[in-house]
Amino acid sequence: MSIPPVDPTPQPGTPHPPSRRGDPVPSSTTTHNHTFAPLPVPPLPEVPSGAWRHDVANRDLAGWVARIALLTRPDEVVWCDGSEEEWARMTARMVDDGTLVRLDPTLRPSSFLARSDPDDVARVEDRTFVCSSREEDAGPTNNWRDPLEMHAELDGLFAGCMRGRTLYVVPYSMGPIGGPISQLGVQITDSPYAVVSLSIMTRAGDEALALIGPDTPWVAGVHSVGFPLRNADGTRRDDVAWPCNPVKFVTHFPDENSIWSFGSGYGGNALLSKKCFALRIASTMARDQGWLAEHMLLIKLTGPSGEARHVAAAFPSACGKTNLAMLEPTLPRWRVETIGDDIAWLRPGPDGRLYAINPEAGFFGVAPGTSEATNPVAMATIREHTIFTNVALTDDGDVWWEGKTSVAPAHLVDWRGNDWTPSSTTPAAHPNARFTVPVEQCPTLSDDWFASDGVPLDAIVFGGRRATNVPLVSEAFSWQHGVFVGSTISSEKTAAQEGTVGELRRDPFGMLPFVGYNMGDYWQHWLDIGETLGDKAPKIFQVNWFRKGADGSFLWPGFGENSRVLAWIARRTAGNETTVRTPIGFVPEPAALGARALGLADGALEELLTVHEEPWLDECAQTEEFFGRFGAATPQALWDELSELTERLTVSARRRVVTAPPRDARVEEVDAA
Ligand code: GTP
Ligand code: SPV
Ligand code: MN
Repeated sequence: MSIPPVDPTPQPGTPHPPSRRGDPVPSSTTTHNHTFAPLPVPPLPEVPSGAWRHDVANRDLAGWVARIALLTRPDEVVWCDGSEEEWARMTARMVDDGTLVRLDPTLRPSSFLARSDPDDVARVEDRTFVCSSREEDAGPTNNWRDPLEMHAELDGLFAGCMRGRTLYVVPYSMGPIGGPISQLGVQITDSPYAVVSLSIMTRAGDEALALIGPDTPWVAGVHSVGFPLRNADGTRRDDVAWPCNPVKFVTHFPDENSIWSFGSGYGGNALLSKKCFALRIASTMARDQGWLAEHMLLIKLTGPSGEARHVAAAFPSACGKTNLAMLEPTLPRWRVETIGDDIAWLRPGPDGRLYAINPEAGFFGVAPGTSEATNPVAMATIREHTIFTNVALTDDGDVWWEGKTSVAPAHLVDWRGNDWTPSSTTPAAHPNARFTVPVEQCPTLSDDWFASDGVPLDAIVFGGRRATNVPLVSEAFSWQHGVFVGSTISSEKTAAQEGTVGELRRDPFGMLPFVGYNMGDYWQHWLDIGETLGDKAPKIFQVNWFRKGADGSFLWPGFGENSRVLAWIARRTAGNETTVRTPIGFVPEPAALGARALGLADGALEELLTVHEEPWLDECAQTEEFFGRFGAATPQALWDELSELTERLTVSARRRVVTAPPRDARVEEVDAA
């Protein structure tokens, strides 16, 4: 790597950089017949120590770090190298200052618990902004702010916001180091918790920095918890275990590939590599460059024949991606290997097929509900070297959450740090409590995770959390129909975002909070990718593990039993299985899932696979309203799909009425019996 010569830089204690040629500074300037008095030259502020690194090849990067340090005024600047030693040093410091609790080294080696501020527990969608230069590029599903106005407001918030703290610079790669689909980013943060989390979630440190050459593009992220320890006048305040600010902003500047986040230390608000970069900014890069950045898990699925299939699946937050990515099939001789659990980047490859990578290096997974029964692979993954956030602490220094064991321990310290017993009326762990763990600890990790070119996709699956209507599984009639299915996904809200849990909302492609541009243009982009792929496009499916019976309980056991659905999907990608054609797509013959052995409630399997026309026609009416919100941006192809679906449902409903025996005939049958 060639390192360009570096300009003389202001160093602490040398406020006036020497003039390069050593020219004397003129004491006054005369033009025409006016004489001006010399302007007072304000002393340049000191750049905090460590800000400038002479070995950084990319001048924009070097200058940016110095500029942010001048704005935020930290006591020092530390460039993170991603080493083991750095992890040990930083976690030890956080244990000392109360940010982390070290878990019992035998029960949970090299693992820690963090408890967040009770007001900083999830992504803040109403404080998330897309600041494209044109408002219509953000579209109706994003909050938009004018980029210049937003920058002005952020400059005010960030001015001096790191006083008394350390500014960390974390260079990282999304995707294998140097891979053709990979991208580079640098996050500035004043949160050591964010630093150690990023060291798990990304390939962070020197190797990534070395790749950022003079002309290499990289995505800039500026993050502050917004809790300075010193004021401009020098007055101090003590730090707290989870510093944050009631004022929060998660802002994206797609025209400059930058992210600014203020006020939160939690998850997707603070780990800017994840939703901010790998989804919102990456989706705009993907739109411009002909690829896709998606909220998808990625698995390799192998059946008894030994033939492998690659499946990507998009579900909204907390709807089962991590669980499906780590699934242990109950079906004999089927195997699921994990590649990713949350984000996938998809690109048409040289052979015309669609290739996918997981750009992340860690899992930031939902803890509640994770157990040896539901997800033994996750339980093995988090056995050590894991950061837990907002779970409960057991008396012997281990972790617990709702669903981890069927019987709760007699005493716990809950996620707020209070004593808890099974008679307590509040949950011991926050419903959005999470574990942060390297993917390489996953026992079912596929070798394909390391494949920098990605894996060719055979199937794309969309899902959501739906108590009614949506069958266990269905297959789209075509790519275009599949894009329609993705665009109409709706799901009951979970604890992953602020708001009311259980409320049904549209969440197209599981990407409602994550598409960094106009959702209507995003749908068109999906249609365009389909054109590019032609007959090499993966098949598209929809699944729903969450359909409920009249008594409110789940009709389908889910988890490992979902392998029955995956097996059907795999067989369908080979095209060798008979199906039932319904108005919304192909569904399996009930016998095809081999589910008789499950002892489901009477009629449950039939109900799971049934399409009820009336409520579906209601959904069509709602979809019409939904598509209308995007105006001219809604592709005509999706309007066509909607009218064709409506037509199929109407015909099917009419046929059902006609084929049902007349009322009195049925009475006669009964009488005759
Ligand atoms: P994010 O990380 O927020 O994007 O979520 P995710 O999609 O990875 O969700 P995750 O797999 O963590 O699942 C969230 C919740 O759904 C957990 O409480 C699980 O126990 C539950 N869940 C997952 N799979 C199933 C299933 O097949 N059936 C049922 N009933 N619940 C499930
Ligand atoms: C999600 O909410 O979809 C997550 C967690 O995966 S976070 O990283 O906080 O966005
Ligand atoms: Mn997610």
